[in-house]
Amino acid sequence: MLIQDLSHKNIKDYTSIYGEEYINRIVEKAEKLRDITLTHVNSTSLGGGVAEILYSLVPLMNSIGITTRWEVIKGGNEFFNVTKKIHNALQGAEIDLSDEEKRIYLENNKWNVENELVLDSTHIVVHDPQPLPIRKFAENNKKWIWRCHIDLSTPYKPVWLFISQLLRGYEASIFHLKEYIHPETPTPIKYVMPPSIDPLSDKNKELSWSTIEKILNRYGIDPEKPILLQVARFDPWKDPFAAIDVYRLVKKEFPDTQLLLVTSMATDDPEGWIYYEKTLKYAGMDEDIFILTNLKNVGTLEVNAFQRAATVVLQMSRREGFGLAVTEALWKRKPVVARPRGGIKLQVIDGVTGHLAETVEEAAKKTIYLIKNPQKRKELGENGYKHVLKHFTIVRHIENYLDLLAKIV
Ligand code: UPG
Repeated sequence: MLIQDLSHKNIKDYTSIYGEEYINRIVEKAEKLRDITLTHVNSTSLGGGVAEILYSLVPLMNSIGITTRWEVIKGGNEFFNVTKKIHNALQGAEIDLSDEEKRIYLENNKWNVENELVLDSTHIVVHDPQPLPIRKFAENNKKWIWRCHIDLSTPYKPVWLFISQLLRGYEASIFHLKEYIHPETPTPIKYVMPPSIDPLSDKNKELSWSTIEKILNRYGIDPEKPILLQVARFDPWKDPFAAIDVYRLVKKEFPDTQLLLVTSMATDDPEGWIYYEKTLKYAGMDEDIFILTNLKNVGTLEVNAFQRAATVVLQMSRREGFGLAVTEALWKRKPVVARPRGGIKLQVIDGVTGHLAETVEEAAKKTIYLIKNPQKRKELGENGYKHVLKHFTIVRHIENYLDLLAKIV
């Protein structure tokens, strides 16, 4: 399915943030690659970090003259149950795939190539394991790139071997961190490229305090009381239970603390519903825990407002490819308390942009310290903003893509 409802974006609009010289450099690099056309393929346009990136990346690539499209594969519950198993196994869970599950996975991708996807570009970027096998069933006269978004530091070997075989025929693979590159990765090019946020998107643009207040009022959140926030899909790896545990310890010291758990139900994540129910049960009858989802009309603007209203942002993930929810919080000058996992370690620099905490108790201690110290929050927040500006914004991401494409040409 071709995603068409993309907003118009122009790289020149980013001049005020990055300066004319840098933007011109990007435009010049793109001019040399005008013969390239690109199609991104992933498995959902709703919810999650990959869709978040493509909504900005695709229109911005078009604005620099590289014709870029975005296609989403289709699949039923049966297919997405298998792909979620693959996702979990690649992040380290010991889950085996049966022959029948492998068949469902491959057949659905074959069906998409034959019936659904238009793959007429010179280069195809395939995101994550869900659509990885399309290469096997499509024409070969293209350059194929696989972009992995998950934490591949300790994959379950049998599933990784199955996936790595499907990578044969791909020209390049892209990982967020060097430590995710495995010796069995068969692509000639292995590229490290962290993801990014778009400073001008509705998710990240500046909001007036009156807009933020209006949104908080709508959900019954008190801006005068401490607000802890975790933005994450409901998924065992994101560990919303740990965020609740941290909040409960903080509440002993600051009884009026509120916790916002913001989540959206991605269409390619059937496990989300199960975990949603579990989290509701775990939260119990506590009226200071707010479970805020797209089912309650929480959209990008609302997420932006919650992030801007937060006193401290938590990210208690047990595995995290990168963690754009962290990037977004740092961009909004919020200190982040997080477990030192995957890409979080590139973002939360202990004592500089936030605090790393292995256990719930440590995380609660750091959070209490930050609630007590507004000056420290301000200092860490300012550092976090500068850190994101330097390393993790969309224009830098585009430049990385251009450099990679130049290698592949
Ligand atoms: N989000 C919403 N609404 C919600 C909840 C989340 O808009 O109610 C957004 C959130 O603001 C963020 C995105 O969804 O933009 C979530 O991204 P991320 O925190 O990165 O997590 P994943 O969805 O799990 O994304 C995968 C990887 C992650 C990596 C990302 C991009 O798990 O580690 O950063 O892909 O490569």
